Amino acid sequence: MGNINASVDLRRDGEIAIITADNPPVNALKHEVRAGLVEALGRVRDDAGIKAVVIACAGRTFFAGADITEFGKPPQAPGLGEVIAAVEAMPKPLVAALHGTAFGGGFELALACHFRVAIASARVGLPEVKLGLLPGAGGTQRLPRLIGPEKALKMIVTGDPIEACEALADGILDEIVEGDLTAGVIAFTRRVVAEGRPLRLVRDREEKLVAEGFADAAEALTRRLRGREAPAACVEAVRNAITLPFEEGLKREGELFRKLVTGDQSKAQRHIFFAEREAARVPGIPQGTNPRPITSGAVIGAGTMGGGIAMCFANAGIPVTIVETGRDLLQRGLDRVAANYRATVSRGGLGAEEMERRMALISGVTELDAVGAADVVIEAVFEDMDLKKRVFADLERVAKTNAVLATNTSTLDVDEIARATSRPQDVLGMHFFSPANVMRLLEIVRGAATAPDALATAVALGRRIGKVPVTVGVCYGFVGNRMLARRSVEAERLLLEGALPQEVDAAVVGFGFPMGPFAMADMAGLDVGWLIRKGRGERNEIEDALCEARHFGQKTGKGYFRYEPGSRTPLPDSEVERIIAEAAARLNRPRRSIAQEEIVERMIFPMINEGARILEEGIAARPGDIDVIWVYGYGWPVWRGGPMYYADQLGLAHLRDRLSLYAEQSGDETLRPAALIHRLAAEGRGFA
Ligand code: T1G
Ligand code: NAD
Repeated sequence: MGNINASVDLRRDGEIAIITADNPPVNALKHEVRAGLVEALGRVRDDAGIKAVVIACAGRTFFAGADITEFGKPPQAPGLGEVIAAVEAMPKPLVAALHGTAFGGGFELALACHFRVAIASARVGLPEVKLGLLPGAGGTQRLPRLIGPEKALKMIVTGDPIEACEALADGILDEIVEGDLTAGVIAFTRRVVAEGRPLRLVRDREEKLVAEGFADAAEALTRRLRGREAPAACVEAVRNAITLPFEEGLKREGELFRKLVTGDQSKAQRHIFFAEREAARVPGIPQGTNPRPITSGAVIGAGTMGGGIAMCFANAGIPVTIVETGRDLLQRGLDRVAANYRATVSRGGLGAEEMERRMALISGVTELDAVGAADVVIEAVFEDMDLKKRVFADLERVAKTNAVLATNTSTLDVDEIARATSRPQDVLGMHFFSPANVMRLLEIVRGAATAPDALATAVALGRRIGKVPVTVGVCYGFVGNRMLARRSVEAERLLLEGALPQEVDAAVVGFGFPMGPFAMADMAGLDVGWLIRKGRGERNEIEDALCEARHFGQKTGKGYFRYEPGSRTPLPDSEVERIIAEAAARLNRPRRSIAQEEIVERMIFPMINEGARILEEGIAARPGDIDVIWVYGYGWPVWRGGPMYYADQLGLAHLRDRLSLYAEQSGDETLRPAALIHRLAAEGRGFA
């Protein structure tokens, strides 16, 4: 008994052997862990004194899956398949003890055991599809045998975990133990031995393998996953569980896995997995900087954004006060929050009791003084600099010392807002995306005077409320909106040169975005930008002409597209085509038909070019940060890894040449390749 190797320990508790893995932080099933498990299983199998075996993990979680950092490297034996074969070959009861997040290969290993016991807070799941993969260690064959193909398919195609109580109800778990897991699982295992319970492997269970409802479930689950390879492979593998013998299905699962793991989509999605975690490490925050404690929050303004932001706090169990200028506006904001929660409850996404609990955490006031106890205050009032400066000057007076003061501005200068106070070290931007309770991206804007611990506090809070925080510098539009502005300029240029809104949107959707630029503009409302341009004396030839013809978008049933009453489906509109042609004639622009490839290039490349400038200026610390911003905030298809990753796949020399061509053709100097692109292309390197 004792240490098998640095990651696996074997000890006895009477006739029970306990194999414990310890590979912080998440017990990924790296090579050494696998080798240790096979060795330990061999030893206990042959030890007559051992009547049963428990597999458990030290630290914060049971195995959270295969070691993703090993993918793409030469495989090292034993593989996970061999570990699982050793598990299934165990002639004595083998019990998995689950806590934390038993995910991927870890859950698959547990499914190969005779019994599974967990603590109530444990979660089980097969999230491989989120890495562009499918479960590759038998999960697509064993899980359907345990819970039926339809439920298994949902877990595998969504990649979403389930709680222990649901897993128990589904028959995945045999028991949930109170208190100490190890003591509970040993007691359970002793009962199994004492009662001489039959050892039935999941692989031998066929009774739940019914095809009924499978095809409809598959269609419903994959309908919105256009362009992705992994979901289709998941469906094929689970269908095989119904139609093929176990070993055949397993073999086919392995073939599908090997194809995906070497494919471009999974590489891109793995890039985003690590880039997301890297983004939380903010350069310039000294090691050991502790975030300030956050026990309560406040939000100024209960409009579109304020309400959603308050919900983020309540969803994370943090009490929040929302401030409005008057009772009516406050009540309107609170009613919108309540309606939002009720909609989620009616979709089955939240229990009514849980809704009440969250609503109870949100209190509304009309006096700013009420935010005096808040550890963080987020301002979300109108996008007006003078108003925001007044609010921050007032906040300075009422907010407690050490409170973090954040603005949700989408474009304004955070440093100028900070200078409206005498505590700029506490001021930063927390730029949420609409709807704030849904969109996962959070751009954290570091001001010139922002203190490292204030920044660390915002990043930690961002993760706590379920967001993906990315820290950026101060500039107009920060990272996302600044790059998006480049696309908008080129989109209008394409229309003037002969493309139609439906052609541009089809090209962008074909690339993988959920929506094209013109349908997006119609959803946001064309009049918002029109009023801002008029205020600045600026003109957008086509969009202003549309607004002058009351084409404000969905809100008026016509924008770049027309909408049937009650429908959000964008339909081509000949009147728009006439307005565009007239605008082109006014600007003396010759028109031509434009190929889809060119449209895609002109929608994407100028944004990447702006991304390069953002890196040059240090507004973003890493190209991966830009990728994470676009995937989580702007609908960039995750299986293309983000704009900067995509550029590296294309090759920067190609990008440079195409941008130079478009700069020549349009005379637009901003399309000239950024210096960084020139340098990296010349050196044959990429952004990464
Ligand atoms: N492999 C390698 N490193 C991993 C890892 C993994 N599976 N999971 C996490 N890490 C690293 C992560 O990069 C970070 O590192 C640190 O651990 C903490 O993670 C055959 C093939 C478990 C819910 O997809 O979802 O099994 O940044 O910050 O918020 O079918 O990590 O500190 O250097 O995310 O508490 C399937 C992926 C693999 C689970 C914990 N498993 N991980 O979240 O911590 S494929 C997954 C997660 C597979 C089989 C297939 C989360 C978590 P660093 P963290 P967290
Ligand atoms: P909104 O007009 O829907 O809401 C603003 C609210 O602030 C209104 O209800 C108003 O009554 C309230 N308000 C104004 N002055 C106030 C004061 N002194 N004290 C308390 N409340 C006050 O606007 P919105 O869309 O929620 O935008 C708010 C901020 O968030 C803006 O800075 C905007 O740029 C930014 N933002 C908006 C979006 C978006 O998609 N709407 C996305 C990201 C960021």
